Amino acid sequence: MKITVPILLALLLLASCAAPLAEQKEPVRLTVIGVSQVGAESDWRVANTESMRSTFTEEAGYRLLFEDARQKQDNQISAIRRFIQQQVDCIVLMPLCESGWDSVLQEAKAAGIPVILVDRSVAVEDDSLYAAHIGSDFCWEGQQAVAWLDGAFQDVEGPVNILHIQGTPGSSAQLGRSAALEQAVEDHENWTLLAQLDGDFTQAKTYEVTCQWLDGQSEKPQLHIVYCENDNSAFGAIQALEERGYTCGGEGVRVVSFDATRQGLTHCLKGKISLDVECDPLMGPLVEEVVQILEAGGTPEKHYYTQEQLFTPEDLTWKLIEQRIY
Ligand code: GZL
Ligand code: ZN
Repeated sequence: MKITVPILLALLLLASCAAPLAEQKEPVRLTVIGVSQVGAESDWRVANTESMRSTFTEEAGYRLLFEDARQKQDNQISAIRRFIQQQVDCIVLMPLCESGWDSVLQEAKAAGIPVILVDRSVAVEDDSLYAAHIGSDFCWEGQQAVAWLDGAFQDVEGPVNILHIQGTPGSSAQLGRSAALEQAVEDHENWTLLAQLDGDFTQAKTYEVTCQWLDGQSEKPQLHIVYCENDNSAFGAIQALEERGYTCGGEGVRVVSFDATRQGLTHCLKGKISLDVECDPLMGPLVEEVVQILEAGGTPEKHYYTQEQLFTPEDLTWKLIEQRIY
């Protein structure tokens, strides 16, 4: 029989299909993770999302269902309900605020789907409604900031006037960071909270409310401290202050901030932010560890806290900032 090209191709094709059964791989079952993220309100949040996306990849054996709630709790609750309908293996929730989660977490529990809380936490009666919480200790962060301020103003007898830019109302980060400052104001008779404004952790909102407040004062307020509950708020406050002739940093207004993003640390190196308290967003790998414990039928710890540090201009170099991941 004359072997022509078509016959040769047909023989090759046949041979490849007849590969031994062992070589024909079973399709790998991916672990389905439903993630409900707060939004994209800050540099910190963008880094947090990137950490999740780069951890839960198909190559690593996951199918990631990612939903951005655009800063609305209702959107998070409907996303969780969709994940339950889709019978995901695990739900990861970055809760916008602490209250209002009992019923939807009860639904996830009834469906036998574990919920891992990431970043902020929830205030629920029954902590069996979530398998684990991975995040920062926001009270600790606030206490570090006010301890630094205590040292910076310990020799000041006269008034210490403070403008407080708060984060998203009712979020763990806002509650913890605000509580520390409010306690410190109570402990220092010469410290005065001139105003507490809701900057919602965004640069735009903070710029808007700071301009409004400054322009609404009968005379230019004397400011010693502007306490901003994240870097993006600090950027907005600094812009509003400098436009009105304030000097931020050095012997001028002490701006305190949280997150220690690359841009925040750049402002700090330049002296505009006097203290930046780190808040680590890169929690993807830790979340994966908890997912793997759950997948193996184990019981994870209830709380995992990230380790964080403080930065002042003296601690920083361009090299250090360039080496940071977010
Ligand atoms: C803190 C996180 C806060 C960040 C903000 O862990 O919840 O939300 O400090 C972010 O940048 O918007
Ligand atoms: Zn003191």
